[in-house]
Amino acid sequence: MELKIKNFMDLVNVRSQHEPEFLQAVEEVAEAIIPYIASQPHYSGNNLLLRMVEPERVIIFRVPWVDDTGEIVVNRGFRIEMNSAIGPYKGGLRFHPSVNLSILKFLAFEQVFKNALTNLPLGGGKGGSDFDPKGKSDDEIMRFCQSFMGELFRHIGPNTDVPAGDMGVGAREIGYMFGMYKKLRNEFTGILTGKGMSWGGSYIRPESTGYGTVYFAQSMLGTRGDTLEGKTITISGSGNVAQYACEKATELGAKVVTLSDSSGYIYDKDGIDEEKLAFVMELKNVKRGRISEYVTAYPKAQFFEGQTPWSVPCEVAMPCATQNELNEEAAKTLLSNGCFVVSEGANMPSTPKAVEAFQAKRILYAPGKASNAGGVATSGLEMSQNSIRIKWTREEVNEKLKTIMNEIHESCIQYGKQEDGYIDYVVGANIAGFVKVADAMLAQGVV
Ligand code: NDP
Ligand code: 2IT
Repeated sequence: MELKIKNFMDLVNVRSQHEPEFLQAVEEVAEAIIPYIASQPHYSGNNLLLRMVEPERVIIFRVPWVDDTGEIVVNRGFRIEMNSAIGPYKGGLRFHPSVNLSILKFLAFEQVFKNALTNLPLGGGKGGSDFDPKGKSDDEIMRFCQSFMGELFRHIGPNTDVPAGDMGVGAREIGYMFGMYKKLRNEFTGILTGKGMSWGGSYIRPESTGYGTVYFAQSMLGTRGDTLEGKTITISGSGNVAQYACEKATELGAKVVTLSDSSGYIYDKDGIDEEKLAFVMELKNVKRGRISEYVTAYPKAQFFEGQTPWSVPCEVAMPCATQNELNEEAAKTLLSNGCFVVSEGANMPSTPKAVEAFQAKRILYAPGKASNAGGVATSGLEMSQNSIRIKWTREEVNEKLKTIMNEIHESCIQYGKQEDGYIDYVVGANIAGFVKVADAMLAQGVV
């Protein structure tokens, strides 16, 4: 089996040797899926995984725009249309200077499995730009978004490809892009999710990724007759996912003691309660400030420059910032401090060695494609509401989100329960996602 996996990875390497994040994501899936395919004769011999690692289409385009000083700036735009076997391409847009083909292909590949796990008719895609929103004026953001959509509009549509937000893309950017699409097409359709509440958005979509990550942690704890109540939680990031993970965890009786950004982390041993979180939301979403400013408002908290929060003792960790932010050393520190639940809000935040360390210790570890699927699931619910021109209440959407997260958890158990009773959520999520996409691909022929 090891040889089969190695041979497969050698093949993928030929075309993608300069794409480390993509190779990392593919290898994790291959390790789970290749043994599974070998045990399922109807999947063997169809080169399904080989077809899945090749995007159906990659679009790369120039994004020229004029900054506030009148200078012309050129960024690169991408959309990876990875797999449409079970629905229109669906996945976020990331605006961050680190964005490149490798990062977007890894994200698009993960998205295919994640979207299949939601049980909604959503294919997988991802896109974005190496544009850095930090320090840009609102006008610059608007001009960039308009230029970006000036090309992207040709490739998307409510039944073709429906982007959403990701790092650096929130309500403001979705608004500017939606406006430009509408102008270019003269059409008001649900071509983006994460829209504002008065123009086609869904209740709970802003909250859904963070809430879903917490619901998933709660389900994992449930397998051991435990709950989040009274638990100490470390969270990384202070953006969309981190904020709402903090909100829901606090509401369920846990104490969140850290948040971070790319400059460092804050530790508040008394817990980041509702009032302090409101301060963070204003700071990050409106003033667009840095998390270090938290300690000015709350001097009992500490700021640790250039560090990640994983050395802080906790029972539950929720990495909600970015890929590979939690390495083997951090994993070992978390474990030695008694952490026994890791629910990933970000995509692939734990390195392969970190995952190995968690699983070796048999802790409750959920990969992002399972635990952060609440965001795209609620995007799927937004698409449904747009199609039937209706708006469900907050309570209705939240109930549906809870049901979907619970079903994902059940699917992970179905495919991931080991002989000793340990639930391998990585194996479970990968196989459960694979089965749906593979069945559709088999039915649709070699296309
Ligand atoms: P935001 O842009 O709202 O927030 C990102 C946060 O991560 C910021 O606090 C940012 O800090 C921090 N961050 C970025 N890079 C680093 C780094 N190298 N080291 C430490 N911190 C860093 O993005 P989201 O909250 O939307 O996304 C966070 C993660 O969740 C991503 O992995 C994303 O793919 C994933 N995700 C998002 C979903 C969504 O619906 N939004 C759905 C599912 C997954 P700074 O301000 O300094 O850059
Ligand atoms: O990584 C993700 O799942 C997202 N950024 C959300 C995608 C979506 O289409 O809502």
